[in-house]
Amino acid sequence: MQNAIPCMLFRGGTSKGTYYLDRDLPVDPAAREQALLRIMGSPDSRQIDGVGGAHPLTSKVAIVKKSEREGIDVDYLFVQVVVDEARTSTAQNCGNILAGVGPFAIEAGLVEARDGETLVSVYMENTDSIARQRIQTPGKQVKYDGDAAIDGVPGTHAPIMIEFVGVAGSSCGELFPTGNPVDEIDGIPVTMVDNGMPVVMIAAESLGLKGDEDISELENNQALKDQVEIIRLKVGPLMNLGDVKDKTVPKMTIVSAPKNGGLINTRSFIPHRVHDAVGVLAAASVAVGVTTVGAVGHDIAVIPEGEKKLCYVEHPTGALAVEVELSDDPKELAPKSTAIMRTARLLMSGKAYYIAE
Ligand code: NQM
Repeated sequence: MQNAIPCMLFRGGTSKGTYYLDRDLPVDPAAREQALLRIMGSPDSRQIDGVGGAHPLTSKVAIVKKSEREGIDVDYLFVQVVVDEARTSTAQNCGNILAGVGPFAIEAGLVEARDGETLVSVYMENTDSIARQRIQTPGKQVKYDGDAAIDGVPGTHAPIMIEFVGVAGSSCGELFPTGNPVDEIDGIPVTMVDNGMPVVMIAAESLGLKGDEDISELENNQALKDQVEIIRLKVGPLMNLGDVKDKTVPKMTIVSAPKNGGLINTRSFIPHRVHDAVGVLAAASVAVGVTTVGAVGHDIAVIPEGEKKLCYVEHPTGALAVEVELSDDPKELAPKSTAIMRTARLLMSGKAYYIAE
């Protein structure tokens, strides 16, 4: 006997995941986790018996409900389904899966679309912070086709503008959780920064790298992966994240001089596989991190002039643009606002089936 749960599959930015209404999932936490794992096909490195794509970027979940918060339309909980372990985690947020939340909320009837454009304000439960999305809805229908391109996704789609509110320090308590723009771990200078995603920036040269290595080269370098993981486990408590052994944060980001006219070049361990691009909120953390005097990467970054900076964070498949508006108060390091553009697409809508224990 199979269980069936209403579900939509969306590409959100450069990630893909299953989207559920909170009320459609089992209430019991163990039964809920089992449903999310089984539908995705975890634990299995190929996720062959589920809809997951055998990579952390395609093994993601959004759980959405109507919000009871003043001025907020929906609450969004992000869940990472671990591919090859029977484990899920809510210890991180995801700005890519977030891109599909507004369209999902409209498709699922939680938010009424306006004719033209619909603003959806989202409370992000994982990080107790807010995102405001601008969705194109001509004729009160979500428009998915359009002219906007994001690196890492073929073709063009309708743009979704997303502005983040209150993301600085949302997981670690402070933008720079140690109070310093740079610290040393095992003799290696690192910057621990959280502008929406806990990120550790390490200069490529400190690890004996150039910074433009391709993904498979980094993933096949076991000595490098071991070194990065040792640093990650040490910085977890310093970033107020506790023991991070079983967590998907912080993201370990190797920075090097920009190659294509951007702010900085990156390669991100998320934290064990290497990202095909870079996370949205991770890019927001990197952008604010490297604009800070003294931080790792500040001396090699090409920082745009002005208080409102359009920063292109380069990654293996292109660049992710983050607009950062700095504070008027030079002593205040947290930015006034952070915004990005994404696209998302509804891929499938129906019921997801799984066999419960
Ligand atoms: O940083 C992957 C993604 C992400 C996270 C990851 C993200 C973000 O690209 O906001 O989007 O770092 O696990 O989906």
